[in-house]
Amino acid sequence: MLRIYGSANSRALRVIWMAGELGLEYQHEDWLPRAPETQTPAYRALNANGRVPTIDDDGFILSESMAINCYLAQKHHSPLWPADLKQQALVLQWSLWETDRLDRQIVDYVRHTVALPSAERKADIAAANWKQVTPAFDVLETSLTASTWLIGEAFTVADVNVAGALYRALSIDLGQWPRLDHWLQRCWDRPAAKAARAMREK
Ligand SMILES: N[C@@H](CCC(=O)N[C@@H](CS)C(=O)NCC(=O)O)C(=O)O
Repeated sequence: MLRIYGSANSRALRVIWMAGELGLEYQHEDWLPRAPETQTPAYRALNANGRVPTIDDDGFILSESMAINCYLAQKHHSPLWPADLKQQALVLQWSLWETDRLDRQIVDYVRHTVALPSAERKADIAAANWKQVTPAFDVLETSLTASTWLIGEAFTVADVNVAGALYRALSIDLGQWPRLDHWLQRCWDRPAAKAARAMREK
């Protein structure tokens, strides 16, 4: 049995989305980041970072949301994991790119503009992160000029991983990046994405 550790209100959101795409049943440890359960020796033995998400797939322990989604799609022979080696490499390229260019930056931008209580928001942190987010949005906009989905004409793990990480961008005005905007809406319109989002916004 698959067990997913981590609340939809964390980076586990993209793993919950993937589990939905694959139609997987799972046990859910609905823990928020830094919840006491994540600080126990038992959880640290699964994830030495004490972070979420982690999965336990019949005893196989894996952390890192992007790696988890690649693993689950491959294990279940999903068409979301392309058959072609070069397309597989592009899934990894986009997943690693997002982790480097956007994952933390977009969270910190949204935290310091709307998510934190106003007394805790820092305009300089918001501005510094926005300066990194906008060129990354430009990269996505350009790439989506060439194809319907991130790596071609089929929806893949690359789209789940990048759009999943861009949950926060759903609340940003993306008028300047119309293709990115349209792609993000199409990704989040998928039934599995809507179900994961409903778990986060309940
Ligand atoms: N690169 C990791 C990041 C995991 C991560 O930072 N998770 C956050 C929640 S979204 C967390 O558990 N934070 C707790 C902490 O920073 O101590 C992934 O994508 O899985």
